[in-house]
Amino acid sequence: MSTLKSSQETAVIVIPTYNEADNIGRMIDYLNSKTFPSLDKKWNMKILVVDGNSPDGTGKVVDQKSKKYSNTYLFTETSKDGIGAAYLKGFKYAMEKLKADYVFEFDGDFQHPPETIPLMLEAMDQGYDYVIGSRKIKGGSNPKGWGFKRVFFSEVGGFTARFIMFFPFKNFFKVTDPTTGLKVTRVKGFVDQMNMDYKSHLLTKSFGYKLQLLFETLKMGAKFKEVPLAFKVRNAGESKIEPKTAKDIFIVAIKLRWFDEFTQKFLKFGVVGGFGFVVNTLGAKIFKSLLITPDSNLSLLNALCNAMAAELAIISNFTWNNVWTFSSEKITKLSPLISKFIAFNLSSIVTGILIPSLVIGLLTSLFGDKLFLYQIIAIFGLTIPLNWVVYNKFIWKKSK
Ligand SMILES: Nc1nc2c(ncn2[C@@H]2O[C@H](COP(=O)(O)OP(=O)(O)O)[C@@H](O)[C@H]2O)c(=O)[nH]1
Ligand SMILES: [Mg+2]
Repeated sequence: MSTLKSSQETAVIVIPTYNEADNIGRMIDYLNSKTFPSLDKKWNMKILVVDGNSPDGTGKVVDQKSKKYSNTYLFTETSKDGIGAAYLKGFKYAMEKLKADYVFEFDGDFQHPPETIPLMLEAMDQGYDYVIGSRKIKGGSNPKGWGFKRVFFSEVGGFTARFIMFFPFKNFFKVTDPTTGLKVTRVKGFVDQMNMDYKSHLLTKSFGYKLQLLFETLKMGAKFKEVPLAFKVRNAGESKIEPKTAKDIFIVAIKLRWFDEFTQKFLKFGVVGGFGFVVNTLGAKIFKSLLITPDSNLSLLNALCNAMAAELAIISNFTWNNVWTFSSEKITKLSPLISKFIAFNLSSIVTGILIPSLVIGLLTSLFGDKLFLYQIIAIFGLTIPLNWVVYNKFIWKKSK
């Protein structure tokens, strides 16, 4: 971003391990002897291994390496708590003890080529906040040794997660590899804003943490980029992926989307709108049954009943949206309540009557008389999205 940075910046490569004794020593040597020396001197590189108290002696290997390399640290968990927990413990340690400006998520089994690290740092230097390795973009790939089944699950699973979490918004198109495990995140403004209490915060103990950290970091507005990741086969040892992982990731994706503030608001907005529709139709019937006399002018009566019921629906929509859908932006003072209610009425006329009626007229002249179809198109294609935008951007605009 700027070329004026004089001081060094610290990047910590966080590597969770469970029974990686055959890999981790070589990985630490490789990073320290090949990867780090190739980097610009401005980067202060550190390695933090978070070991789940592996029975195979992984901790001992790292402990010895940490005596050889002063930038290499071991954090031993009291127990194997899952990879997501290991990362959050590692991030906390990296921020508090190692003064990290950037934290990497990195595997210790040589599946993530260390050669990708310099590319990722370069992107961070250009001002990105969050850079992830993608197997799905040009230059990225799955391991040569993967069979059809593994590739199929990776492709379909990744696309499904993408769809569930982000469709139809921009991150659906931008995030090509949501289940990747290779990432770097800026600490200031992002990792330091994350909830590190893994016990209460993480939706799963296993690999679904990837989706959760991705979702939350993007939600914070991180400037995001993918770099190609040529994912390799494991060097030694065994994968800790369990058969239930795919299902677990699927459930995490659904939970992230469902409990997201935006989704919750949109669902409530939909319920309130549906209720408004009921108030409008039922209300008109009730008014009519109350007002009708043997010598009523029926056309006048119908028009009047519909107008009264429509206003009742508008009042209902405004009230429920105010106290429920947009409860965190609730309008309580009298004078804004009045002005916003007037604005709400006007916008309801524009988005619910004027614009749809014009478009329905236009569609009829272009494609012939299909009123019901055009009404459906107008409600779902115009009134609902327009109302959503007006409510969010104007009536219940988030303060700050
Ligand atoms: N500390 C810790 N590390 C773990 C745990 N589960 C997996 N890991 C490590 O996380 C990294 C990625 O896991 P891996 O089994 O290679 O997953 P795969 O690459 O998707 O097959 C490896 O370095 C594992 O040793 C865990 O529960 N605790
Ligand atoms: Mg691996």
